[in-house]
Amino acid sequence: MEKTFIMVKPDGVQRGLIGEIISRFEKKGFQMVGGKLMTIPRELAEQHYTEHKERPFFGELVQFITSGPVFAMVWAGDGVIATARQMMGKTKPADADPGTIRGDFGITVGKNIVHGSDSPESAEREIALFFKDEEQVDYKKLVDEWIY
Ligand code: DAT
Ligand code: MG
Repeated sequence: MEKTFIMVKPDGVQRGLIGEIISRFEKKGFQMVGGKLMTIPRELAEQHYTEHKERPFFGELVQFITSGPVFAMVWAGDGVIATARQMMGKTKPADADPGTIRGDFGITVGKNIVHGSDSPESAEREIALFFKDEEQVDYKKLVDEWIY
């Protein structure tokens, strides 16, 4: 089953949106296979966002993502990487459609509530950065027979 890395960012945690975000992925039919509340150490933040390290906003981005607890998750399901990105909406909440997480809850690009891997390669890389194998739970959901 395909897996992706989803994270409620510090703004989403502070605003009480962990449950709302989990609920959207649950209701869609995806399966949470890992989840934890954590404060990201600076080194991990820099590794996670390494693709942006030359961008002018990198320092601000690392500062923000380490500024308070995040809720990190692994979600599984057919097509979950691309579908979760659609459910999150565009990076800039101003461009994100209503009905998406960023479209419904965000205003500025710096505080856009949620992170989701953008490709199979980043999903694999980001899951490995945040979760040990034993932190991911392999279990069957009987309701999957009514989803797939
Ligand atoms: P996404 O989170 O949609 O994958 P990204 O990988 O391009 O977007 O950027 C990572 C994060 O960096 C993004 O969620 C918010 C921040 N960011 C992106 N572009 C920015 C900009 N122009 N100014 C400030 N922060 C920005
Ligand atoms: Mg990205």
